[in-house]
Amino acid sequence: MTMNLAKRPPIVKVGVFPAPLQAVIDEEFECLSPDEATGDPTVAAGVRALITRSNHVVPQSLLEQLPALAVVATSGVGFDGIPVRYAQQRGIAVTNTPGVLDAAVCELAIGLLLALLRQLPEADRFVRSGRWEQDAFQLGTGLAGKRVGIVGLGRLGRGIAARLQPFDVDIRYSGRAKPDVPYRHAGSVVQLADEVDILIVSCSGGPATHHLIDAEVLRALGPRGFLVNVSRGTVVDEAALAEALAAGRLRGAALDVFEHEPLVDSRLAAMGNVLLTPHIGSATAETRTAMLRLTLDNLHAVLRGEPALTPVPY
Ligand code: 8YV
Repeated sequence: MTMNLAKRPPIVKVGVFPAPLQAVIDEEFECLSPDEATGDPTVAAGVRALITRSNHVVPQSLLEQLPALAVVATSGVGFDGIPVRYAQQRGIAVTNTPGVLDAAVCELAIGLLLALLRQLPEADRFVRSGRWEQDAFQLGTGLAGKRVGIVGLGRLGRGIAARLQPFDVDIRYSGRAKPDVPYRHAGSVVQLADEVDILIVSCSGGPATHHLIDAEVLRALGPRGFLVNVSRGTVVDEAALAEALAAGRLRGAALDVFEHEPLVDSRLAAMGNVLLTPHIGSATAETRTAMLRLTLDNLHAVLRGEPALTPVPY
């Protein structure tokens, strides 16, 4: 889409997009920083839209300085960094990008799990270091026959479960959503952790799930257990996780998200049975392109006075 640069609507941009994606935004909108948008009341009065990414926080104080704001659109499925309640009170539409990133995030969850069980990063380092010339690599463990618990069977949880089925595993889950699925529902996360060998966290972030995976859940998962987190770092008590791993009360963990990104508990970074990736769940070129397209289409729709395409579920 090529638009007349003079007619590009001004929008506030919170967060940084990779250059190729920023170029797409710049074709259609004039991006302002929060300071540029709020420094001059005349400019602020003309800003009706805000764009961000789901791993950024949009402060309510910024929205309060934008009296004409009509829409906040995030590139990502999570909206835990957006003051949605306040936006709703103001009549500001909030949109996210569900669906277009499901395959990428679910594929990463499966990849992290297999890499964790078979210790692939350690195996790679073992060969590169030349240690194979003197020694044999340690045994991992398989996925077939394992009991896998999914915390939160929303879109992502269901997508992960569907991709796990061919691996001959016993799938169970916990969470408020109880869709019509062929998996057993556990009454609580602790009960689920107690029943399974592997716990995969795919629930939404936010106050309702803060530290949902705590020391009690990790104790229930036990010393032969594995944890995979592709949801939000805030869902896991990272200090309790590091302590459980250091004490041998958990066998291993694969984490794509962290409580204080981009900072990571140094104890986790030092452990060989921990796999760490930098929040890359949706980080494929095709997925991020599709996410941004949907984000921009949401902005255009609301600015045209039409309903948002994918409003967040208040
Ligand atoms: C990234 C995510 O934050 O969609 C989400 O909620 O956490 C990830 O997809 C997002 O892709 C950042 O643009």
